[in-house]
Amino acid sequence: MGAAEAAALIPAGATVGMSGFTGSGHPKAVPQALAARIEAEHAAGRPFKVNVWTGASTSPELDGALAKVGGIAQRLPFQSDPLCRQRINAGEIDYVDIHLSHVAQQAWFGFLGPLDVAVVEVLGILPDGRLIPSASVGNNKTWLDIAQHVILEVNTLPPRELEGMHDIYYGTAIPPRRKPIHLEHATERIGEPYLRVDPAKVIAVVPTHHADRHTAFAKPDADSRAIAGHIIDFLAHEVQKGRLPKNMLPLQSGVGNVANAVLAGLLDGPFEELLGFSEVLQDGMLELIRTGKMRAASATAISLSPEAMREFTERIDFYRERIVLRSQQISNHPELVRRLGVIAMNAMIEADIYGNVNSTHLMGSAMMNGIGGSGDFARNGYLSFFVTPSTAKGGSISCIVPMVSHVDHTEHDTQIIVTEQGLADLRGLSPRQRAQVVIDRCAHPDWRPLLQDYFDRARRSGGAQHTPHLLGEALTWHQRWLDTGSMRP
Ligand code: 0RQ
Repeated sequence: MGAAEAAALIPAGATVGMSGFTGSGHPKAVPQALAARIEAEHAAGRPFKVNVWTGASTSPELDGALAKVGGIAQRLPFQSDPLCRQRINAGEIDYVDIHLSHVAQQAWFGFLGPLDVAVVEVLGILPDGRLIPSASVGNNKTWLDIAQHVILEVNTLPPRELEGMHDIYYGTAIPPRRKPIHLEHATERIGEPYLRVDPAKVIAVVPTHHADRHTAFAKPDADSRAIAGHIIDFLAHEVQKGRLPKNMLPLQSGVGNVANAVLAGLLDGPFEELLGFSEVLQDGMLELIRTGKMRAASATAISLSPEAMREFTERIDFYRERIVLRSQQISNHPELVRRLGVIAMNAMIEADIYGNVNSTHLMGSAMMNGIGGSGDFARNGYLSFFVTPSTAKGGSISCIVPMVSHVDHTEHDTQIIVTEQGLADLRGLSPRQRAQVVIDRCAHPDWRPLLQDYFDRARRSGGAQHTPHLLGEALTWHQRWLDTGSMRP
């Protein structure tokens, strides 16, 4: 049926589980038709909102369209749409920011309430009813399992040869019946290539022919290249010390330009036969596979620039042998991240001198995107890097601060902080030792004396000396930026 007819089957107040992960594999037609319907209902004076659950971020056709008409009551998990962000920060959307590996199980345990409708993009439906997944898997398995009704969008635009690239694991159960997940190698297959759905639940099948988001990346700038250089030197040092094998351990890389630049840096690095165990496969990882630097990679979504998408499509048979797409509760699973010894590299907004990291909030209160999978990988990885340029907004903000304005990753979860200035290896250090290393290695020279002054005075303050702080002053940097446009006194 058409998208409008299908959208008419979604009632006001429904909780809708949509496919989609970092701009790929989301439904494109039904959310827009639903937004048009919501707009018409609002114009007629009738309230109409839905709760929207996804895999991760989607696109203007989904988050953007629904946020624009004020149609979202609750949203979870990771999002990055500007209109959606605006509504969240205006207090109009209840945004629930959950670790990506936790979403499926929390829904499954019943912690989030019932799921009324799943709207899932697929590439095709087999005669026996199994579904060919599209460019992302995300939470689709779970949405199809637990939703009362299912709407399928069958997209004929993405390369049909994606068929066979997926590995959908049906072996999980609810505690106390859970079993170990027998995945011992990053790109091992433990499931099946298709999604299952009970045909009795399918209330609509909507044909579409639409491309994914395909955002282009900025060319790595000097800061990103410097950050990548510090990480590669450090990894080489770890190999030399015998703490990492020569071809390293599986790599996870977060979203964004800096993360992409780090992977670009590995192209010229000394490492061969790399493996990826990540959630998103971006341009940087595709390039590593293309050049043979990376043997194979596991992810839950492929999110490429238009140019990289062309390369991927042209040589899809080559890539299908080297890429496995899994459900996000598997791609990000703590058990697997820890067993495989993943090297986690994620971008952040700010870190404090003690190594607490903020990945999500601007000045304590405004949501940027969400925690995504950064916590899944950071807490459980073999090594965990957090990276950022040392300053933001033209130098008016130091990304190294006395105390972070929001904590996503505590000092207990973070190991290595990197800025273009240098790398702070915090493993095995006490808070006081950490602070000095972070100030010396990561802070921008313009801000270093102020941080040193704060730390020195906290040490002399007569207060407790495990994590020396001046509580009355710790967040004044942020307040000053809000008041004056600069953190500088
Ligand atoms: O704002 O766009 O208005 O200029 O924050 O900063 O430098 O463009 O950073 O694109 O690499 O994203 C952490 C947000 C970094 C991302 C974050 C301002 C800065 C700019 C963005 P403008 P950049 P990136 C796996 C891993 C969480 C999820 C995650 C993210 C904007 O990486 O969402 O890790 N991570 N997932 O000006 C105030 C500061 C600031 C600041 C930067 N200290 N204070 N504003 N900005 N530093 C993937 C998934 O989970 C799907």
